[in-house]
Amino acid sequence: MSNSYIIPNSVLDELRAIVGPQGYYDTVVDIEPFLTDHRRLYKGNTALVLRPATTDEVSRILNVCNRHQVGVVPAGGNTGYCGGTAPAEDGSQIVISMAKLKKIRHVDPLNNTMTVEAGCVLAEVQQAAESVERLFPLSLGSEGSCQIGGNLSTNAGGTAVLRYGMTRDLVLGLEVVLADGQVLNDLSGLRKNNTGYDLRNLFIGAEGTLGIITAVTLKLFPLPRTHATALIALQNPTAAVNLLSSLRAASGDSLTTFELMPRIAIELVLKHIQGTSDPFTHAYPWYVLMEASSARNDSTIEDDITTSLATAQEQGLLLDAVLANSEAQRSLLWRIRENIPEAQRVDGGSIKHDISVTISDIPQFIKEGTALCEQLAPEGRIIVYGHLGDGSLHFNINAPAQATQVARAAFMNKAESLHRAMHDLTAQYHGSISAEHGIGRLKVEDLARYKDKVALQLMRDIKRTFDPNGIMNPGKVLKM
Ligand code: FAD
Ligand code: 2HG
Ligand code: ZN
Repeated sequence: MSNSYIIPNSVLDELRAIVGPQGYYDTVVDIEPFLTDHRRLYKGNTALVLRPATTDEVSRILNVCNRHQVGVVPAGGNTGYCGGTAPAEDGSQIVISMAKLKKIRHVDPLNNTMTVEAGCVLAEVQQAAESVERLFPLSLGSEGSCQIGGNLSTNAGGTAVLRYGMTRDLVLGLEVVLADGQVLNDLSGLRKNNTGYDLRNLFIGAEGTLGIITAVTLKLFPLPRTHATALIALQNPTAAVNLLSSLRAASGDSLTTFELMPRIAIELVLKHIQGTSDPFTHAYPWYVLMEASSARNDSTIEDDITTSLATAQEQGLLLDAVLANSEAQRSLLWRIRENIPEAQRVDGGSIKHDISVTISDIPQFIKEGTALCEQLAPEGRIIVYGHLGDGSLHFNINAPAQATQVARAAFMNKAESLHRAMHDLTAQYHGSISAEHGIGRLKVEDLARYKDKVALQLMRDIKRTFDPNGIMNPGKVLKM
């Protein structure tokens, strides 16, 4: 089905007039990048991509769309993993790119806050914080292209959640345009404000289904001055969980990152990503990238971590460790971890699961999940890695190495049965079928299947209250 729904020209003209000639795309070539999501799971159609530059323009656009019941798909950096930015195939929706709303409105180092527009790229937000000697701690492999509005809308996680929390934990205030064009102005920099329901948290993680986030007030933190970064080799995930516990006890809340990686992930990175090399002379079954940091110049963090790792080695918790001794070595270690998704993609792509369970359950979950995947797709290569410090795993199964197109397609056809088996297992562990990537279009059925029924009903009620005409990112997150 393609372009079977025609948005009337009069409505398209009304929308174009709001943003002016520089504020929209309507040619096939310009529109093309907005039709598909990052993972190319879906390809839709649209007649118009609007590029508003102000909150007022977003407000007027939604007012028109709501009156004419035209579906709206917000687009951030388009790095999302669940197909949230792809418009419907029938051409019934327009896309709103947030890329032009990118002012840093206000930085307040005394209050440790900054107010930025939704289209700011995450790396730019981090830099703006750093320019006043503050840290904005959200950190993802996609930070060079994802936008802060997209981060809020997916409630992104990343590699510093262990210390600073998810995106939700970093937000103090929001400006949101509602489906009918009204602007909710809640750009508060207050840390204490008990004046009724927490509306802000409804929009965070809503993936554009309740409104469009146009600006946000973020929390800032002291800028770390010293880091201790280590790549640690281990026998198995049980050792990793025990090591996490002993490092947390020894270093308190200075531990920022604790990322688990299997040998195969390291091998894929070394094979496909330029400028990487194995820091060890031996191959080991499992690895952890860990980082601790301190805002104090005189911190003893490196000595403390060295001592903790030596003790852990004596206790048999780890096999070997490399502590970065320069900024260059630190970034080499990070390069290995951050390039796992790219290395997996280049190596033929994967069937992905983004799950979380309690940290204590991780070793047994990995064992059972591995057995299930080996049974259902013995030809696949299991690559389980991720944010062990948060109980969050990317349980990915890569296509067989150098598979023919036919073999790859046969493997990819197993996606549904693998998803069902892995998500059933996750449910048995009382875990989450989406730890950090959201629901988008990809997991709408899964959400309906695994989420508590009362919670689902409340979510539908909220959706109807905020968006009675169902124009906000239709078909994403919830089956209405
Ligand atoms: P988009 O993909 O553009 O949009 C995501 C959803 O939000 C869509 O539904 C869209 O409609 C909606 N949306 C976007 N902007 C707005 C807005 N202003 N108002 C309302 N709705 C909006 N994710 C993690 O959580 N942790 C990771 O460690 C991580 N690592 C990654 C590494 C790589 C290499 C890649 C490619 C992705 C990674 N991701 C990770 C996934 C992705 O980067 C995050 O989900 C990110 O937050 C998406 O931001 P975006 O601007 O690209 O959003
Ligand atoms: C990461 O942690 C991202 O690197 C991507 O969340 C995970 O590709 C993936 O499955
Ligand atoms: Zn991740």
